[in-house]
Amino acid sequence: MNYQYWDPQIEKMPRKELEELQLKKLKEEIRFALRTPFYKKRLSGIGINSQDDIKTLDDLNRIPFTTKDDLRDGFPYGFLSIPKEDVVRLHSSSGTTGTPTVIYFSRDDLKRWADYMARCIYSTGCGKNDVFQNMITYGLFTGGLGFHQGGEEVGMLVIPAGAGNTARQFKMMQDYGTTVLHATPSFLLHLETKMKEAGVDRESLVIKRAFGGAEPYSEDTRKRIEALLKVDVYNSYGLSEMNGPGVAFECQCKDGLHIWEDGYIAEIVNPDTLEPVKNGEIGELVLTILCREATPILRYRTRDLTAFYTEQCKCGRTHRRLKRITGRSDDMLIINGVNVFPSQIEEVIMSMKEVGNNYLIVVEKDGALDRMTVKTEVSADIFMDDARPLNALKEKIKETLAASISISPKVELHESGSLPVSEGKAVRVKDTRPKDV
Ligand code: DLL
Repeated sequence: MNYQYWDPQIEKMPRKELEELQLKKLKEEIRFALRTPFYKKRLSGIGINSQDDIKTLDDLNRIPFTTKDDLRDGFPYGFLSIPKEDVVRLHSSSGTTGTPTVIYFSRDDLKRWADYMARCIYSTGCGKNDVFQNMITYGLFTGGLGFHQGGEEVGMLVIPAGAGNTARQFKMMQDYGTTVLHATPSFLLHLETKMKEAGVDRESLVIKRAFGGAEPYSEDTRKRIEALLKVDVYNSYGLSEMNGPGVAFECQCKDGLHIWEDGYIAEIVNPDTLEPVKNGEIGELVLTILCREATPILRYRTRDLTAFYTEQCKCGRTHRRLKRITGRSDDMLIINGVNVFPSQIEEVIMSMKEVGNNYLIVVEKDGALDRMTVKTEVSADIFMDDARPLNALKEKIKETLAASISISPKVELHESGSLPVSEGKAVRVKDTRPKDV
């Protein structure tokens, strides 16, 4: 195969040189970190007061892990390392409940992010002649703008289509001759059903490739999308704390996701002991960003479970590959690409006095998409045989949840004391989606 490299010198760099480059960039990142209130305190506490206190990559192990809670505690500016006037953009987690996590970018940070994204996109065989329909949410979520800039960097014609509205999506694919799609895998699967419903003939489309990410999916799901849509599907991994998409991506071999090690230091640890796992074993991915000056983040616990491949990829890239993410070491749910913590739901429903003491969140598959149902008991003084106040309560819960977690679940009300109570730890989530990763 004729492999494409966006930056062959970096992508095929011998490991030793790559590690030297990592050390150089790590020192630079430490310099920025020491300018943030959070890390200044944390690093000086362990005797790191200057970038020169980092001599080898192993010195990273002295630094404690950073967690989502740390980022929340540092809200809004505890992790900012450059003057505010040099910041040109922010992205943040979408939920309106709880404290958001926010990431700031300088102009150079955005350029670097676009370059990593271009590297990802180009490594799948795309180029200037492609028409790229970016069917994912724009806004605070990083998927839209991240891919948008990367697509432009490659020189593709980028259509900022955004998510949803399948009828309009098909029309654009036909009108502009779209060759590449980007969406969550669940939306890609859903597209085929919609295509049939809308009577759109696959022959009228010229799509060749699709990028799918932002949520877990299995190899079988990839194959299914490929067969139904007749496209090549590439897995794309990232998280907002590490810029967003562009952290790891599949190349033309479609066998694991190359993590760009000149931009990120990746470790995999046992989530219980926090000790490194043996090479090739599954554990939690921990990332240190090396390509952002405005918001340095060191040893971030992603909570994503994965493993390194132990051999080098056939494409010749020296950057290691990650296995598909197989799950998380916390309770975060991903519903059609949107991240939701059960605690956010609890916060909303338990703030309503009409709601009783027990609730259950059920997540299941409805065709290709995920469906969430929030079952809650009503308080004991509400009559279950008067439909009007019950319907009003249902609507209120639904609307408040939609405003808070950005998805609109189905709501079911149950009589007080009727939902199952477990003897041990309360079971708040029943996720029946197939775990076939
Ligand atoms: O989902 C960034 C992104 C956008 C990645 C578009 C790929 C494409 P967050 O909203 O912060 O950022 O969610 C990050 O989503 O920690 C994983 O748990 C999950 N995730 C992202 N990509 C994948 C993937 C974006 N390919 C969280 N496979 C991460 C499995 C994924 N899980």
